[in-house]
Amino acid sequence: MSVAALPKVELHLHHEGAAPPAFIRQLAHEKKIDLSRIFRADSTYEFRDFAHFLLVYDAACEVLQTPEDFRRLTLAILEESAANGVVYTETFVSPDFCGGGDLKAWQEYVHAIHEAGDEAERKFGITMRSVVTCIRHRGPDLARLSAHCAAETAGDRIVGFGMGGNEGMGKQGDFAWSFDCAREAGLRLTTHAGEFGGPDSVRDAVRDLGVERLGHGVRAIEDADLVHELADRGIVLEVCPGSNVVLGLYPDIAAHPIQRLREAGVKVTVSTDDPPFFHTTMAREYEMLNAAFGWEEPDFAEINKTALHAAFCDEDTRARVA
Ligand code: ES4
Ligand code: ZN
Repeated sequence: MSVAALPKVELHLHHEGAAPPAFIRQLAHEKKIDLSRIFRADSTYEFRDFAHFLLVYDAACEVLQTPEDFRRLTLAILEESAANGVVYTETFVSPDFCGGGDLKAWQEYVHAIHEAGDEAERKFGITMRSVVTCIRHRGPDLARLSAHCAAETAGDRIVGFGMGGNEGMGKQGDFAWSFDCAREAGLRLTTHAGEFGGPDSVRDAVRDLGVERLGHGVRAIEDADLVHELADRGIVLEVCPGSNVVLGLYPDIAAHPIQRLREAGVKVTVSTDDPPFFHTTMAREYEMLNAAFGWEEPDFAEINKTALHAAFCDEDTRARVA
């Protein structure tokens, strides 16, 4: 069996960033929003670097305006994930795109997203849980609003809190209040670290935010002591190899540190990040890892076991998916 067909657990998927380009174009057409500046003729996204990616991302999100838009979005992304063999996915949802931090509005978006999640589970056999994310470059004050929204909707669907955005802005510790608030509400924690930031950013994330998973985390490889520490503590990395290559961290998958991190005993998992932006899918990630490192079915079985164990869902859900 080709590795592309294996069942998969994905822990790092940005809800809006997973939208099929045809879906975004359709909504733009319906709402008469001109998005020609962000698309190439072949419907792929056009961006130069990470900062520009974030701008294009925000532009694409302009068409996502109502809870109904997010209901349709959720169905579209889960259909796509299921077609790639994903059986369990955690998506990052952000109050910034869902009501701007207003709690009442947020609750309506959450309701629509999870209604669609239930429908997708029935139709496509995929289970979704959500990690509420604040956006680092929008600053600690907006992050507090996101944490408050997350805390108020914490439960069996909203299972975690995290942070995305530009890792170059501010420090992880500037957001400690928000992570403390989320933890007190029973949410599990992850943050983007060690993608554009180096080993210090990873250390800060573990020490100042108390996260148990890291979005990316791959640049920990630049510090051998840190690699040991991550392995000792059992910190799980949400590794997105294709994303890292497209954004220029590594020239190709063969140069990616996922294999070395795994060999050093760090718990690694595999995700896509923002699949259409990075010209990838979960099936493609598996194929690339198979081609670069010879990973076969037992390797992916181990990766998926790690991912399911690190998933933020409750035990009943974990047992049902396994
Ligand atoms: C991200 Cl805020 C955000 N959205 C989508 N992808 C991302 N990667 C890092 N931050
Ligand atoms: Zn990400």
